[in-house]
Amino acid sequence: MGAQLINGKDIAQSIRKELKEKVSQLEARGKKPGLAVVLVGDDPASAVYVRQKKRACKEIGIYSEEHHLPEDISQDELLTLVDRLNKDPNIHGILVQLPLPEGLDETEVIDAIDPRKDVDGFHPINVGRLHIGEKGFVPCTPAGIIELVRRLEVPISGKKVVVVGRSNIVGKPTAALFLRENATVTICHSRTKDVFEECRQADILVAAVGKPHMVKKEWVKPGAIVIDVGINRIDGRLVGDVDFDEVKEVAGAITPVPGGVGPMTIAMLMKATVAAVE
Ligand code: NAP
Ligand code: LUD
Repeated sequence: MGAQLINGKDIAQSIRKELKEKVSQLEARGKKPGLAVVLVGDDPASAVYVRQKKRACKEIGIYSEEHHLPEDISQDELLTLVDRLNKDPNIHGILVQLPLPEGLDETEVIDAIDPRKDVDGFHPINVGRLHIGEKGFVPCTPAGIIELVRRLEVPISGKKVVVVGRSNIVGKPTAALFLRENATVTICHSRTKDVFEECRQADILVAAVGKPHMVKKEWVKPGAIVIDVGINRIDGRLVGDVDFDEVKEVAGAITPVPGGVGPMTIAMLMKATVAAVE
């Protein structure tokens, strides 16, 4: 393999270790960070992610509580819970796991979260802050991506970044963060004329589409940094949006799936929860 393997699992582990230190210092000053995770319905992937989040809290010393609600809960009941968590002094971070079951209004629920407790960075106040360069919560997956690229110790400034995907939780905030780092950023989506041509120009290529093995070796400029956000389940196995086996031969550095961006998402959530106390 030609590319450097970017080990998100190990990096996430070392971030969690640093956070554990920080949390014990906070505790010495009588402060314990608290995270409320709201899970509605029984989506199996969401259940896995929520379990990982709770486990990370426990490891670091963050108080966590899970609110597991049935999928037929009403919008009003969900909003009432968010309101209660907004007012709870032991809770510093609130996370409503997405997607919500059909019939519930995600936008209204996100808007109801106190922006000071919005550790996901999905509230319009925090989205706005990101775009105008003010301090605020940043979505965890994009924050994890930037952290991985920063640790490669190659300057981001002036680089050509291509992000494939424009969701509010990954594509758009990832583009905004790279722009803030002075990269030149292109966002591709389902109506982009020639995604392949765009990708071939990238010094840093981020794939966040949800299409298994979409990015092939011909799409990648030799030496480029390739960040694979995709999580696709095929016959019970996890694969990314990048054809790892062939792209690793041309890329300069590449994240695996699993063990790349996923664990960083959790680590960045923990970091945001600790920051919410401070
Ligand atoms: P999403 O909301 O479904 O968005 C997918 C994006 O891909 C959309 O913007 C869509 O374009 C675009 N797209 C679809 N087909 C395309 C094509 N052929 N060419 C170019 N663009 C195309 O997904 P998401 O929430 O951003 O997640 C993307 C992937 O990342 C999923 O596999 C998800 O499971 C994974 N994920 C991983 C993590 C992690 O921590 N590792 C976190 C979040 C998500 P339009 O906007 O035009 O429809
Ligand atoms: N909703 C997220 N929905 C889905 N992978 C995650 C995720 C860990 N409100 C809200 O946590 O930030 C969120 N906030 N998301 N996601 C996806 C998205 C949300 C995805 C993957 C992982 C969180 C993860 O740890 C492991 C890996 O890639 O190595 C594999 C885990 C496995 O399935 O075995």
